[in-house]
Amino acid sequence: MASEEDKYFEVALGLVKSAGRMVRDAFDRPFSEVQTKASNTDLVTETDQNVEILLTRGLSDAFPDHQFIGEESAAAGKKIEFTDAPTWIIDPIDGTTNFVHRIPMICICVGLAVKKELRMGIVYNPITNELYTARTGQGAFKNGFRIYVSKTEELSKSVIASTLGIHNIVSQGPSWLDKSLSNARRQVEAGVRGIRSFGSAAINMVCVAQGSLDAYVEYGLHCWDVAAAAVILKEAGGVVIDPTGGEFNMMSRKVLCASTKELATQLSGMLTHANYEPEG
Ligand code: LIP
Repeated sequence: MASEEDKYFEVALGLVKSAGRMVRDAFDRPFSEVQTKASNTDLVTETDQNVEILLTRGLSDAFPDHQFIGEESAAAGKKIEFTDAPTWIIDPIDGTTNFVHRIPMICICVGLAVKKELRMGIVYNPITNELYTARTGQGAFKNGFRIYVSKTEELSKSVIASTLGIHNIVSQGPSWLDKSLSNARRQVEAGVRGIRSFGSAAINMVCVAQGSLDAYVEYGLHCWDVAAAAVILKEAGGVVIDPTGGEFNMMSRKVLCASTKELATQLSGMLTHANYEPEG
């Protein structure tokens, strides 16, 4: 017999696929108008807003007592409230800058937390048609096939995703750039195979989940960037922690993901960290 959570998953998946068609259509059209939010590097398009409306309306019609945390509703002033109620955490387009510049590394992210525990995650790139799904205790999948992290334990065998985090200059001040560059420098000096920056937190995380990347670290994120992909990564056997080495908290605005505990510990130990007020 189908459980309540089976129903949640089925409805969310159907809506994510419809949202994917919306994003794909917009991606194929000529460039349209872009607005900025908190800063010149914080972008929003009509598509981000329409996708969030589609997902939120569809889910609240099906499950009227569920709660929502969404990137664009938060940007429009809705307070982030994280309670024990089933709560959908939505990023309509993760990688909005990529979307605006027509770089095909974008995804729709939908995560669900129940009693504050993440239970399921859907990350869908409608341009490359890569659909990642996971439910707690049931494994992680890409287009229906099981995925697993790499077994890499050494930095010298790792490809790591990170970013300069240009938007952090607003919150952390101009010294952020030095911290960020020296964090990258230490990784290079440790002999990593490569550093990548894909412009979407969730794509970086699912790349660790499928074993293409070995680790990923970023500061200054939001819960909607990481919630869905965190479930996928854990279910693929990966490690998701706070960059300082503590427990992962999706509200803490930072994340470190790795294929193994050994790699996560080494990476965490070599970084200069940034602190944020937790959201929600
Ligand atoms: C973006 C991330 C990106 C990160 C930006 C931003 P958006 O999300 O996924 O990797 O560097 O800070 O949060 O705004 O495109 O949903």
